[in-house]
Amino acid sequence: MITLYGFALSNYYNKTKLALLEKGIPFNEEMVAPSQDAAVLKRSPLGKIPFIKTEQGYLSESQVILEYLEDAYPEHPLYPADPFERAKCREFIQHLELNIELVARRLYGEALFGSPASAETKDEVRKKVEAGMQGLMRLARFEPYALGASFSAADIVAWLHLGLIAMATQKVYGEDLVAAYVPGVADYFKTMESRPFVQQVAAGRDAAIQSFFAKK
Ligand SMILES: N[C@@H](CCC(=O)N[C@@H](CS)C(=O)NCC(=O)O)C(=O)O
Repeated sequence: MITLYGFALSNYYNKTKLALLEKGIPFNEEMVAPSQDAAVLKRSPLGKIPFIKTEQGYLSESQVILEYLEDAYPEHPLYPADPFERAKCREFIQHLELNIELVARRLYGEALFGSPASAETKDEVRKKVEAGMQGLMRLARFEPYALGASFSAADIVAWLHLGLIAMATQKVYGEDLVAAYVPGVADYFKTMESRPFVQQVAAGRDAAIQSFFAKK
């Protein structure tokens, strides 16, 4: 049985959890915070979460985990069958993670934890996020799912990352840069949130947020 390590505050943890649920793969969850402890570094090279334990060993990096799950458990596929369409799905995910989420991440300290970003950082991030969102709209369909009629891995990533980026940009700039570039995003979130496993992951995330901020 697979064990998923991390915590539900993390969009990358929730991505992996939603993939496991949608694919119908049995798993346990074990709460671990990102850490530089030797025990964690042995399992995840920079001490980041999420990581999983399989019968063959540990695996980190959410996208690598998702691809492993798809290879090892072909039932309930998260990618289209056609090789080109599969590649388009990966292109969407890589663009969103590399060119938007990783950039917007520099706002999370201010948006979530009250540690202000400099004006220079905010300016630079805003320009890159805006260019990234324009690029995303050259790839996305949202009809009703990110890449068309069918749910795919692109939706797992889009729902989680776009929700977080919307919140962070609203807090830092007073403007939701996701809604600004994705006109139908509210309907898209509604479509996603009608899925039972999405609701389960959202409930886990909301409980984690509540307990984290209750302790502060
Ligand atoms: N590329 C990684 C990103 C994972 C990541 O950034 N995790 C965050 C939590 S959302 C973390 O562990 N941060 C701690 C750190 O960067 O040291 C993945 O896809 O799994």
